[in-house]
Amino acid sequence: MTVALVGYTNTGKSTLLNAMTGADVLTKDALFATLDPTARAFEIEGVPFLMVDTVGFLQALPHHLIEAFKSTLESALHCDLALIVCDAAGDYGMQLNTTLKTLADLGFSAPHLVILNKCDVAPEGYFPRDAVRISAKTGAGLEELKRRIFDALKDNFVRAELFIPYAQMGGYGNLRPLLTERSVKYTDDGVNISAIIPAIYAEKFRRFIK
Ligand SMILES: Nc1nc2c(ncn2[C@@H]2O[C@H](COP(=O)(O)OP(=O)(O)OP(=O)(O)O)[C@@H](O)[C@H]2O)c(=O)[nH]1
Ligand SMILES: [Mg+2]
Repeated sequence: MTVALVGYTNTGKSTLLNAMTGADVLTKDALFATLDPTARAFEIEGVPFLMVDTVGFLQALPHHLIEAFKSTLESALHCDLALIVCDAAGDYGMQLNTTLKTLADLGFSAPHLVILNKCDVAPEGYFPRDAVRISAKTGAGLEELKRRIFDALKDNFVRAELFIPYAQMGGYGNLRPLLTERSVKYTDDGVNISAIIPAIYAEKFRRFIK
């Protein structure tokens, strides 16, 4: 499952990617520090996710630039969840609207969470109720963010205990790339596997589920 970081430029998307995944992506107090999408793996409660960083948006982005960004954003457009990162110390209303409009122009339709970053330097004030308030710099709010990501995506996968008789290992082998194995234990007559299966493929594994 892929979580894409999208939003206005300089709001802290790459800093958040680094904080969530232990990556070492360039972050900079400058416009367009990120020009190519970077993906990193991370886990929440033992479930693997992929986080994709993207180029930042600007207000009134010229159309030809949106076209150019389209390919860069392609990986993000196919995400299961978008995190719209805004700067809580800046004009986050404008940033959010610009991002929503740009995403709409790109034909984006996946669910999203609004993230208000830089809360360590933001003044107290009114913030959108459902937004997740964090500081990618200090780590504040990241546990809550993980809970919200997990919650938003929990219908997309199932955790299952599988038993594969040795005689059926061939059939299982063909399906194996579709799931993530968390633990594998061999017994006399087959293999016990703790797995995380994308919900859309769960049916294919039905005969192996204990
Ligand atoms: N105070 C504070 N600064 C932050 C926080 N997160 C990021 N920054 C700073 O904000 C600046 C921009 O961070 P980036 O992570 O490069 O922002 P970005 O959204 O990836 O920017 P683009 O790639 O240009 O779109 C850097 O100077 C970061 O150190 C935060 O939570 N608090
Ligand atoms: Mg960046």
